[in-house]
Amino acid sequence: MQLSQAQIDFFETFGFLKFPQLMADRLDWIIEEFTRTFPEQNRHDGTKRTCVVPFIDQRMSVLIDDPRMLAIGKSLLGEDFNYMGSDGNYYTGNTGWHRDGYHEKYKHLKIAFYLDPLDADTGALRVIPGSHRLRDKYGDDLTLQMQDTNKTWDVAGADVPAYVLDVTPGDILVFNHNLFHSAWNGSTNRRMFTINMCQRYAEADIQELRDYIGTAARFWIDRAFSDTMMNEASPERMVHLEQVMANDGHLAALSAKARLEMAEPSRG
Ligand SMILES: O=C(O)CCC(=O)C(=O)O
Repeated sequence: MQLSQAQIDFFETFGFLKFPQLMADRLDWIIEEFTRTFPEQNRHDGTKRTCVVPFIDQRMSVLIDDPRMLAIGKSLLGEDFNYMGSDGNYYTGNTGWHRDGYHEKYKHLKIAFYLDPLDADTGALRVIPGSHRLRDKYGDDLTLQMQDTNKTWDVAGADVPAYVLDVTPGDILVFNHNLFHSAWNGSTNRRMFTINMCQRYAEADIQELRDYIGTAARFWIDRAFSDTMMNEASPERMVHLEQVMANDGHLAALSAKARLEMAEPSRG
């Protein structure tokens, strides 16, 4: 599989892409492994989001080798893109408007697998097309405007004009981390997991990558990737792991500190 130039241009312009039924042939396996990855003692009770990090690393590492995931990463980020971890979630209710990052130089993206059919009335992801473009006035102005949409425009979060990404399980959504996104009207049991990727960082900017990797300390993890993900890596997979593996040496100490300061690992 290869992305067309039109798909790449769409992603650059609007900040997202939808691939209907791209992973339909793997759906039964994905749902089974998704369910089994959540530990017994961490069953979702619907009161708040349950989140496991890293996620595909535990039972679905091979997803990172799937030609469809590789095509998305290589087409949008370059042949040597970095795998940047994953999270698995049972969401409860609304997720307010936010960006996942504010990356001015390096492109970061998220691949989202929603495992329930969703539309605008049941918690489908909504995005503000073009809001990932930090260096143009539209994206730049939104940074402040979106802090409180009621105050800015007298408009509630759920009523902000947005593109709704309806999903049928098996569909794949991809979005730039800088893109404003949210979800409204969802149940207390929305299943979803992600794969994150970014462009390879130049050596001159490696501290920025290290700082970003350090933010995973809130999940109380000592390495960015699981042993399985690293030990079973083929040479091809290793291309997408090695820059992060070489730069996560500070994570264990930061996680030790987080364990002292937090009552439980972060839920997102
Ligand atoms: O589906 C949701 O509730 C929000 C997903 C999201 O914000 C994310 O994955 O960054």
